[in-house]
Amino acid sequence: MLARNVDFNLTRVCLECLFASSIYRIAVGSDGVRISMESALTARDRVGVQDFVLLENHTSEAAFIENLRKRFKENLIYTYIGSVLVSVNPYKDLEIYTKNHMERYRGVNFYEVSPHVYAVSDNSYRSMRTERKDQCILISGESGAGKTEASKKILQYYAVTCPASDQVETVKDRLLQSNPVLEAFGNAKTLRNDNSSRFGKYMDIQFDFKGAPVGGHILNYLLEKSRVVHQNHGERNFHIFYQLIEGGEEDLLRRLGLERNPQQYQYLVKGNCPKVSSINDRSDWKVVRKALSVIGFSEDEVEELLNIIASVLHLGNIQYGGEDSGNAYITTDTQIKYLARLLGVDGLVLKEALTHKTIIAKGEELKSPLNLEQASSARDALSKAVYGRTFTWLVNKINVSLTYKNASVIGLLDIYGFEVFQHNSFEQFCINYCNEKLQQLFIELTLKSEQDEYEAEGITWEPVQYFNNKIICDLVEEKFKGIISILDEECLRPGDASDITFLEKLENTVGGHAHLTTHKLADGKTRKVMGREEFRLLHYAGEVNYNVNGFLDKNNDLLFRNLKEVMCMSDNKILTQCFDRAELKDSKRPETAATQFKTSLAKLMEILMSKEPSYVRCIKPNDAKQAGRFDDVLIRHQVKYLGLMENLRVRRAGFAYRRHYETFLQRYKSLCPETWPSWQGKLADGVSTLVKHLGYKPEEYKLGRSKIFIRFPKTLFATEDALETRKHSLASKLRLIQTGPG
Ligand code: AOV
Ligand code: MG
Repeated sequence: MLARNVDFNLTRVCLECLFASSIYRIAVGSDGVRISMESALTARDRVGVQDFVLLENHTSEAAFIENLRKRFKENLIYTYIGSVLVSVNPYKDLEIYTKNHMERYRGVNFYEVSPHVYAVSDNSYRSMRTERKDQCILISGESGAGKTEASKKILQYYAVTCPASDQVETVKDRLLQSNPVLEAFGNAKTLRNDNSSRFGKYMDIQFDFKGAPVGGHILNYLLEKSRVVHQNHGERNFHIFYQLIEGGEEDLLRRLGLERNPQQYQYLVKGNCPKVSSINDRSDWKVVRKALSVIGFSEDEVEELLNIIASVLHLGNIQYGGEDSGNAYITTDTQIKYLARLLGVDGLVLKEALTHKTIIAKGEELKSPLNLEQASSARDALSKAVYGRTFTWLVNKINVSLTYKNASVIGLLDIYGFEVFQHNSFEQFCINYCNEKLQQLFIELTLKSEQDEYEAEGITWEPVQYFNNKIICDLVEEKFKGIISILDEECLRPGDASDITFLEKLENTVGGHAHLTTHKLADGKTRKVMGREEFRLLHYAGEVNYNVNGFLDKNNDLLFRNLKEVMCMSDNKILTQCFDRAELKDSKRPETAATQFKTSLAKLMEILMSKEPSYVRCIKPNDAKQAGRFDDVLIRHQVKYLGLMENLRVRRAGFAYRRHYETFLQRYKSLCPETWPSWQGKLADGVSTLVKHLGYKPEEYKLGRSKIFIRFPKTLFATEDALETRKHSLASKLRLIQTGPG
């Protein structure tokens, strides 16, 4: 029997496909009527269940994990929860991303083939085309879980399967080639991931009325600029520096004044990790160079871009002499010479700007010398500003080349995942806050869309209990008493404001919050496990201790005026676009980094809310980045905080299947003499008559305004079986007629 043949490994959506009759292949041949399901599912594909909704013991976390494990061991890394795709990073290349695979998923209903990120891609694409609604695919999971890889697979899928033309080919190429470029400048090796995204990325892919990709647009979020000047042990700076040094041609390096040895550069030695076994900087360099030309960078632009990258390395090698309390002076004149040439600035003016600061007070410009520490941090601030602004310029440049059009879009969100290190700073605070927001969106949309439908249909249901992380989002972003507000207040306060006064203010303002702890307890006792300079946030994904050192500086993100002036005078065309003279005239204090980030995230949430979302929830199987290792504890933790069990419960506690009356009646009317061959009355009455005839118990279903809601899969499977039996007997009768009796 058909339903048995597919071994009940079909889920709600699959059954929706069955309803649409689209996967029945009914053939009438000399051997009678053949009803078959053309499916690419093999026995191996069906290890465990493909959709957690079908788990026998769906409330058991152990059963959930076991299903993941069984499938993972068979290299089946994808499993659904309804329409949400759960993906476990295999840490090895699987042969599941070939062109053949793409073809298998193209235009095919969601569950006809085994779960795959291509199925999600195709489903979003078809929804965009048929329902004319903009889509977005939200990829989440902790650092190293596979988000960036998933987003690349999705983009490749569209590039290969969507209709093409010459103009479209250029757009496809540029969309694809934007990845290696942005990864070179925005990704780095961290302890969690050898290719960790250090910026957030939201990319719109635009499609014309024929469904061909015709453009794109990228929004980037808060690059981790501090990495330019400092890396923790075992980590690296952004890939591009190593690519240039390892892969750059001899005469290019000569011209840039660089040596082929990363150890020579102060900005590349902090993490003591110049080489990474999984990365080939030299071949990556070639890929990036080619990608830059595909995107449409002219040779001059590439040269100016590389001048900037080399300048950052030279800046890092600038050393100062002088006493701690005295005025600093530069001891490395060679670097200044290179910098003057590469940046197209006057060496003496640059030298002066790197050792003095100017501020405007009461309309007058005041210049004062810097001491050793101040000069070093001014130099680092310049490096960070130059690199950060160049990155934004790069994104804008890619956007121009992608020619944004007003068309149907599918948005792809790939951000930096939740991360916890031994030492967590302002950057982790922002990254983890971003993940809180995304989790909040997931909670709101997955639960809200269910609830909306029940409400619209007049169905009552028991809401599922889940942890709502809104309380943490509020703690971070609330006006006046949120952590960002408190931090901003300290940043703006003249006088003795410091990282420590910020911490004290946190203690005084939100010290009693259930999700925040500091070193000091209310009774004055100290907590052993926390440093004096730390505060701890209990995030949805776990506890993180943040060290407040550097919070104020990083949030202020200030660059002395004279350094800005020097950059404005640069001959480098990229830099003149990055440092606008208008900025010098503007006496208003720029918004702090955290507030800018908060605002951009709020806008992002609006963008995402306006689209129809699909989800890919990525899971990291082990911390060793090893293939085949399934670490129970680590995975259980992720299943918990991603809210996957709640997600499953919502799918199950609500009604597993729902269908418009008309569709339901059309499909099953033959099972009831009163509705067969057609029902003349109201559709709702027809469905009611039909299900009563089928023996549905009241607790098994509910009738809404326009749809029937069926609670358990088994009810529907039984009905499918009945339909199958009827078709079978019909087929036998037909064969009998064709071949004649005897
Ligand atoms: P992330 O984007 O989620 O981390 P990535 O997508 O960069 O994680 O994945 C980390 C590494 O895991 C990749 O470099 C691959 O080696 C491997 N990997 C991930 N997905 C697959 C896959 N489907 N097939 C094979 N290998 C895979 V972060 O950006 O750090 O949050 O910040
Ligand atoms: Mg990533």
